[in-house]
Amino acid sequence: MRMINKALTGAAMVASLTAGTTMAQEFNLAFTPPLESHYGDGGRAFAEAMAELSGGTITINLRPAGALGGERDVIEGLQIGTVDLAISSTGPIGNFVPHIYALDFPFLFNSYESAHEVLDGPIGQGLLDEFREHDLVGLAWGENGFRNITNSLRPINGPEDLEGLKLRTMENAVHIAAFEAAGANPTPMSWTEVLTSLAQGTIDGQENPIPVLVANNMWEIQDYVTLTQHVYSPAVVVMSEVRWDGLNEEQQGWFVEAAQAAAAATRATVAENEANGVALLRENSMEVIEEVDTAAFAAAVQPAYEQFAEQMGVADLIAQIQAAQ
Ligand code: EAX
Repeated sequence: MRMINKALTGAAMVASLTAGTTMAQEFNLAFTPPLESHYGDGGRAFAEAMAELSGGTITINLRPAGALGGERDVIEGLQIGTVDLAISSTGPIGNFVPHIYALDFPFLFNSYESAHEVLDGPIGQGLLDEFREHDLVGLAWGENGFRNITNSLRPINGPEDLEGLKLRTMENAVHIAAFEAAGANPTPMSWTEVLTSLAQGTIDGQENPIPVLVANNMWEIQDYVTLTQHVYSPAVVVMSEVRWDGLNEEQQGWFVEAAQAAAAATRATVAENEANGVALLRENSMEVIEEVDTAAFAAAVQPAYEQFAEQMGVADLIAQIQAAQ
């Protein structure tokens, strides 16, 4: 009898200690750029907002620079619950949430402003909602930026200069097809392998927004950049549905609010990098080709539209995005 009393007393003690208080919880937040980057600023904003909103009961641990793997690995980790949160480009996400492929079509978005208008409106919210069908929770639209081509073989002045270039792309079928159509030799690869592959010369070039070039001191391993701005690359703030389902409604609201703070912080840093980044690339001896025949590049990659818009079921969505700008 004494044993039962002891056990009940212990249980009563634990109950009284935790009643009315929320147990402290920790969540990891993964991204591939370094901590000092647009995604790192987003991660810090998320962590600071959450500390405030949760009264310090929820801690966000940042995992920068591919610490939890490349973006594709991280999305898989979110689906099984080994990764809790991520800030990720949409590049590989079409493999998991098919309609997201629409966002990475070349020359689809006209400007940062019109991209924000689309993503912050019904089209963007509808796409975030679709993550739930794939064990993911799309919390907010942050930003990676408009992508540009770097390489160390030759200045890329027109699409004809892409001929035979071994160009790393994200693991995105549309990007692979687009650069194949333009005459390059695309190699899909996780970001975590890119810097080493460039340094070793197994690839000639890659394509990424100015913020990624600046955050990775790209001038140390690439000689030329051409400001093609060929794809607008969103960065989604995304959560594991496994972890989301363990939260109460109030806590879920905190995660949405913190994600919106993160998204705004990525956009602010992208705007700053876009304003100052080109000068920085030049100061570090990169040759910057700014005069770009956008129409020629758009024509060169157009076959990817014909090949994939219908096949991926995103032709209507692309038309909606074009009409909304
Ligand atoms: O999300 O893989 C890429 O090129 C991405 O732009 C990068 O990881 C940032």
